[in-house]
This record gives sequence, structure tokens and C-alpha cells, in this order.
Amino acid sequence: MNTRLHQKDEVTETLKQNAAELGFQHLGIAPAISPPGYHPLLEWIASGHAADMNWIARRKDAYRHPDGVLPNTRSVIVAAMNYHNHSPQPQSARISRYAWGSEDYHTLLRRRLKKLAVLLRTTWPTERTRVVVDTAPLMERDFARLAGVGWVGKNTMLISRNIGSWFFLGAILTTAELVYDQPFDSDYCGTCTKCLQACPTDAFPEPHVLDSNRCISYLTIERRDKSIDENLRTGIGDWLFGCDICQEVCPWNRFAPNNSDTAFEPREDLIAPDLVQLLSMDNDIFKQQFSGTPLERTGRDVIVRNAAIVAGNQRCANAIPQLTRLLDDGSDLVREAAGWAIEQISTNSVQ
Ligand code: B12
Ligand code: SF4
Ligand code: SF4
Repeated sequence: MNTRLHQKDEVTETLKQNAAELGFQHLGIAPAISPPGYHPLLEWIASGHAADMNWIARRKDAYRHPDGVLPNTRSVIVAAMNYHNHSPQPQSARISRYAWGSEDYHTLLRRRLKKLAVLLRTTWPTERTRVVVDTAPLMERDFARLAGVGWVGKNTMLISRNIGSWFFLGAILTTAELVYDQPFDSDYCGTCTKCLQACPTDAFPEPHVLDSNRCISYLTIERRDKSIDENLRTGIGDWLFGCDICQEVCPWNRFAPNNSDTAFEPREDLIAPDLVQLLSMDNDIFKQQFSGTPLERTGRDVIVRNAAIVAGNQRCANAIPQLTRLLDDGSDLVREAAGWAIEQISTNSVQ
């Protein structure tokens, strides 16, 4: 065996070991090819399912091949990190599980993946690497399937037989050649359709396809400069930030393991947010409370708008004083949602 081949085996093995030590439950490697999901992605964009996440369509050519992110990529290393924490969901206002910790997952995964990338660069100083978590034009779920991590469920989540779907994905693109895993070619959804039925806003026009325009996760996190259609507000229920329903009902998550990593320890104000306090927040308090967390990205106005919608849905009469003050807020989004919430609370019987 020549040295390079021997190194390839050794580096692949060391990457997998180090990934486990860094808290990743799975690391798989796929060759850099044009992902099979590329055409479904183009159709998805053409059908308007990306809503106003225009950054996806703007970079659609770059998604065609990992070379669009790092020229001459040979290998796509995909790592999965479980964020599931056994704490129960609160009853009043809910934040998605992925956002319960104090650090934004992009920062956390990036930091840990960079440590793995160092291994590649020290072995082969002339090879290049690029760490990717969400923001680059790379179909992470498609590559995770190609790298053997799991299959794409009908809810569009990447599901692993071992850890369910409560995990983040991150990738390292590299010009180095490594030992590749077998793609995950089976589908373990079978005849189940629980996720499709449970979605409160009917966001799945068909299995494996999600219409972002109707998804609570999009509405509460990504829709930042427009108000939310009135006919979708009731479906939002008590979701303040993101939505977990199509994962909560999935049988593959029934025995999801707990991750005791302190990075995912839930913060009290994120696991059980106080609606009235959120409605009273100005920009300074928002920054003090949420900087570094996933909520920081949306900014104060979006969180207060969402809190007003939840208060309206819950007919939360004790929020009326804060909502009334918000009728003079500097943000159109907030004023409109506050007015709507007051109307809901006063025209419907108080619980
Ligand atoms: C845009 C985006 C969103 C959008 C759109 C989601 C969507 N389903 O497309 C919104 C804002 C709604 C969203 C919500 C969420 N997201 Co998001 N999101 C992304 C992002 C940045 C791009 C996804 C994308 O390109 N979508 C377009 C579709 C067409 O592509 P796709 O999802 O990759 O998968 C398609 C192909 O693989 C192909 N395909 C593959 N196999 C098959 C088989 C068949 C039969 C067919 C027809 C098609 C097909 O079709 C798939 C489904 O359309 C990724 C990160 C990334 N760069 O990949 C994170 C990502 C997918 N999100 C993630 C998470 C955690 C979430 C939420 C759970 C957050 C929350 N709790 O609120 C929800 C889950 C909602 C859901 N059911 O998907 C994780 C998912 C991890 C996992 N286990 O799958 C990712 C990978 C981020 C990360 N780095 O960890 N997200
Ligand atoms: S995240 Fe919620 S709203 Fe979005 S598809 Fe899943 S169940 Fe529906
Ligand atoms: S709920 Fe059922 S159909 Fe939906 S992803 Fe899970 S196993 Fe597949």
C-alpha cells in the first residue's frame, strides 16, 4: 500500500474517532457529486415553496455541486450532533428544542468541525477545507444521506435509525480524497403518515415536500419583515420560535437518546419563556437576554410579534396592558400583531 493510500485510511479512521470525542454521534463521508436532491430543489424553488428565503434561489447554481462552495472538492464529510434533552415541553409558550441551549448551534458546530478540519490540513498541508453549517449553498440532508447517516423522512427531516431526527448537521468540504461510506438507500417511513397529519398548518403538499409559506418554523423564524397571514395565526398555537410537531409525532423519535453535553442544557427562560415579560422587552433587554442564542438572529421585533400572536391564540387576558402599550411600538410588525391579539382576547371568551 503506498503512503497516500495508507494515510487515507488512517485519516478517515482518526476523523471518526475525533468526531465522537467532540460530541458528534455520527460522521460519514460522501464523494463530491451533484446531489440527487438538486432537481427536487429546483422544483421546490419554482413552486414558490421557499417563500421569501430568496437567498436559496439566488445561489441555485452553486447547489449543483459542492465545487460551488469549495472549488475542486473531492469529499464531503458530514457530521450529526444530537441536541435532544429529556426536559418536557412547557405548556404556555414554546420554543423549539434546538434553541434551548445558550449557544447558537451554528457557532457550536462550526467550532467543533474546525478542530476536525485541522487534522486534515496538518496531514496534507496543500489540501483545502471548508466548514459548512447551514449558510453555504450545500444540500446538507442530501449529503448526509449519501454519507450513510440516515434517510429523508416524509417530514423532510433526515432520520437516523440510532438517534431519530433531533440532531444538527454540519459538513467539512475538502479537496482531499478519503474513504467513502455507503449511501443510505433504505426508507424506514413505511406506511406511516403521522407527521403529515399532525402539521397544524398543513405545510406538506405531499410527502417529502414542505411548503415554507405554511410552516410555523419559517413563519416564526424566517419571516422577519412581513406580518403573518391571519389565516395561519391560529395554527401557530403556542409556538413562539420554530416548531417541533412533525418530529414529536415521529415514531423514530420515541426512544431518542438524551444528550447530556452541557452545550445543550436548557436555559430556564428558553425552555419556559414568560410571555408577558417578552411583550415588555425593548431592544436593550432583548440583546442582554438573548445575545449568543439562536433567538438573537431574528431580532427583538420578530420575537415580540410572535409573542403577541401566541398571547392572542391563548386569549391571554393578563397580557392586555403590555399589548396595549405595543399599539404605539416603533415596529409595524409589532403594532399590527398587538392589535390583532387584543381583538382575539376581547372578542373571544377568556379561558
Ligand atoms: C431552508 C431551511 C429550512 C426551511 C425549509 C425546510 C425544508 N424542509 O426545506 C424552514 C425555515 C421551514 C426550516 C425549518 C426547519 N429546519 Co431547517 N434548514 C433549512 C436549510 C438552510 C436548507 C434546506 C433546503 O435546502 N430545503 C430545500 C429542500 C428542497 O431541500 P432539503 O430539505 O435539503 O431536502 C430535499 C432533498 O434531499 C430531496 N430528497 C431527498 N430524498 C428524497 C426522496 C423523495 C421521494 C423526494 C421527492 C425528494 C427527496 O427532497 C428533500 C425534501 O424536499 C437546511 C440546511 C442546509 N443547508 O441544508 C436547514 C436544516 C434542514 N434545518 C434543520 C432544522 C433542525 C429545522 C427545524 C427542525 C427547526 C425547527 N425546529 O423549527 C425545522 C424543520 C421543518 C421541516 N420539517 O423541515 C436541520 C435539519 C436536521 C435534520 N435532522 O434533518 C438543517 C439540516 C440545519 C442543520 N444544519 O442542522 N428549515
Ligand atoms: S415544523 Fe411544524 S409547521 Fe413546519 S412542517 Fe413541521 S409540523 Fe408543520
Ligand atoms: S412520522 Fe412517520 S412518515 Fe413522518 S417521518 Fe416519521 S416515520 Fe416517516
